[in-house]
Amino acid sequence: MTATDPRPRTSTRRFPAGFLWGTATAAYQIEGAAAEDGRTPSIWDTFSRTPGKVFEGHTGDVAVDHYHRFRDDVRMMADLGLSAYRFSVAWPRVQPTGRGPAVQKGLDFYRRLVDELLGAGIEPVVTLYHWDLPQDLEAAGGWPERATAERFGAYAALVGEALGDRVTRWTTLNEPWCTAFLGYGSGVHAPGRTDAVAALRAAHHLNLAHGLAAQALQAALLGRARLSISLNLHEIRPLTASAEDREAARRIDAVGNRVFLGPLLDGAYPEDLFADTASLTDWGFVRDGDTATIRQPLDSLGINYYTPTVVSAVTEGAEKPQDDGHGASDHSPWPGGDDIAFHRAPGERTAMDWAVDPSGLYDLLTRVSARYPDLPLLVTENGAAFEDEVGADGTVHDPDRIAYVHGHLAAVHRAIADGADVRGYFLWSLMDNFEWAYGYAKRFGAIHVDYESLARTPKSSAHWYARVARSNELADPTEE
Ligand code: IFM
Repeated sequence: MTATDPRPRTSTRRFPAGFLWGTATAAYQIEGAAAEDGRTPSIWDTFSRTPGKVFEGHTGDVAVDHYHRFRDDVRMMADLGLSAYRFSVAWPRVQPTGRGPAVQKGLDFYRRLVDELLGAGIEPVVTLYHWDLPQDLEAAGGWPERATAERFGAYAALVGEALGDRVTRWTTLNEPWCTAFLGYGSGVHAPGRTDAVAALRAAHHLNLAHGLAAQALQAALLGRARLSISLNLHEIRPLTASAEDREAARRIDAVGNRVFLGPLLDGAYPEDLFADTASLTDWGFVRDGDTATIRQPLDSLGINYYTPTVVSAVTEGAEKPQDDGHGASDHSPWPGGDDIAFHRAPGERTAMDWAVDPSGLYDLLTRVSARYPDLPLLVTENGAAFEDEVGADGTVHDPDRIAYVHGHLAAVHRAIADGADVRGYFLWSLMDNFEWAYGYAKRFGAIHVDYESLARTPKSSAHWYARVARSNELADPTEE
């Protein structure tokens, strides 16, 4: 057994008492009702209508109609025996222009959803921002502008005041790396800008937004908020042990991970990140006091993991592979990283063409835990897209997804056995949904959605995951 072997060492496959078992979704990916009850366009409404940006012009206009079917969706979660549900609030639904008072109808939707969850014994975990910036705020400059962070603090206060009597677990931002670097760097996500400096500015203002929102939530909840942020930390592996490849890995770690971990948890940006990006910016947009605002006490850190990232230095004459797993673009999402190559990680692949490698999750959890030993961790996203098909008998049999989740849960179990303080796991995703630039072409759900009828059918992975959640034990992947 190697140091990174994800197999649990002990014969028991039990998880710690109180371990949270949940699924996760995001507003734009599931809600639909894009123009109802006062909601105005977000950057994803605009982007999905821009020709060529999203697979076959798919949009979130209807999505899986969760806005109207949330009661049934909560009932399905309850039937699966899940103890938690992570969802996001659509900013343009509760504060359409990103300014001013809240729209009560928008807040009421989330009040009803939370009531339904609590009534079913499911703990709500609310994410304030999962990528749907009000279009008006993008028109005013978007995340590269400081004002957007300040607006986010005010929005957090509105949502905190509305739901704070019912919700204690809060996640400020989901995957700010994607917002900053895919949204403003490579442009494969909304708003589709391709400007490396704007991406770095966005990263800082997202960090600041987190800090301001954390303060606003604690004020609204009188200090009772259990705060978190979900980062898609990259498990970065150098292609070879050469000094050049290890240096490439260090640089991607700086702009992929430590750009957030540094200010959030250490109270400072890493000096090597400043040096790596010095030809682009002097980081003058970071003002005195910002890093103190960003470093707010956290109840847990959310980690989203799907696949490792393999990098090397580009040696002269070598072809530079572009496959970093985030979508093709002529513009890099890695500011200052133009001379770094990305490689296909070994192993079986999902429908996203992402390599299946649970050891990456083990390594990530144990490393972050060793670096920040007092900070509990939650796996706030993990899962896989496969080409699921409905069988003649109406069932959806998805053994590949079960194998994927089983392997990753074994990695979590082993990380816990080796000392990582992991408190929960949220499967991405509850049901098939709008997979951003891939539209509805990629299915991540434990529950199948027929996009014509919008009928929901739990896949065999949902039944398998339900057994894990109910027993608090890792079930055999061959027993559906
Ligand atoms: O669907 C996304 C989610 O919105 C954010 N994390 C990754 C998932 C799969 O790509």
